[in-house]
Amino acid sequence: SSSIFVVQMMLVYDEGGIKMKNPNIELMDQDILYHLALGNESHDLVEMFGDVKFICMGGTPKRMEQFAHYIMEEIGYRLPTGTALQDISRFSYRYAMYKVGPVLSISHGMGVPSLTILLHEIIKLMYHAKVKDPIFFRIGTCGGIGIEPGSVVVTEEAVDELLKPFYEVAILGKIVKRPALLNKKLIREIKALVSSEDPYSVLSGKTMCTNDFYEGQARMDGAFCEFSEIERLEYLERLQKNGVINIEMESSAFAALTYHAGIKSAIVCVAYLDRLKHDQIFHPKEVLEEWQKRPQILVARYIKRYLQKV
Ligand code: R2B
Ligand code: URA
Repeated sequence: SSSIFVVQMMLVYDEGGIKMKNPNIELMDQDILYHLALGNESHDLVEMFGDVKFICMGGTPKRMEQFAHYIMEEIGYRLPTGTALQDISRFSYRYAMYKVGPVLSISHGMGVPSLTILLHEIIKLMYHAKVKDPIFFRIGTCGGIGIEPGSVVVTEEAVDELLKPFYEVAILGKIVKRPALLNKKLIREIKALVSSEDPYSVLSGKTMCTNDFYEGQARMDGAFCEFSEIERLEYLERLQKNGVINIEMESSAFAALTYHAGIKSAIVCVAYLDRLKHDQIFHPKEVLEEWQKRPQILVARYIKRYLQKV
């Protein structure tokens, strides 16, 4: 069995693209990426995705469609004549995926479970497509802690609800802990792209990832609330003292699974409100839509710069 293992590992590492840590994948007759409505037998994944370099993810299908149009403008990409931008995963009715040359723009839904299903399938997609060294970005929204609404946050470190820098998942009845690490160099490079002319601040710090938007983020306006306003503020101030500057619902799993796969990644979010002051997201839709573009602008700068260099 040890020689079978060696052969398996050779198969696994012989692809030249990203390392596939699961040796089972190569031994399967076909791999159906169910939630993407794609598969390695039904589709020529190398032909379809072999030129991908950047995978940009965010919560909503609409925002990711807008990002696809925006990045197309920014990098001056022209779709092949006679084709229009379309949602490649539309038949899944789960996630939306757009491809603009070397950029994939994909919605991940809300929360860790929705994100991790997508990440498993996208990491396998990159493997089947033989993509080399892809870079993953999450461009999202969040609640800020002690920061001006509309500010952009580049995550330095993702922590869980207990402030631990791990993503914990139960596998075969046991908790498996994976470090929620992001690429330090990529973070530095992104921060270096901030311009003094940007009419908003771009900050960095720890991001707390929760599994609930209401009680899990110390909100008093959910269907339930069993703590006081004093306890709420004490908690949020404790987060602040520990270096947390924003709260959202995917960062720890995003950091941990990309790190585990050996993929460089970064998280850039815009803060919709200051949680020290409010629970409800009260700014008008038009304002929020304008703010949503801010993380996209920063990530687009990175992609543009990268493509100019190669
Ligand atoms: C930010 O916004 C969503 C909740 O409103 C969630 O997906 C997140 O991380
Ligand atoms: N997303 C979150 O998870 N929390 C907020 O407060 C805002 C957006």
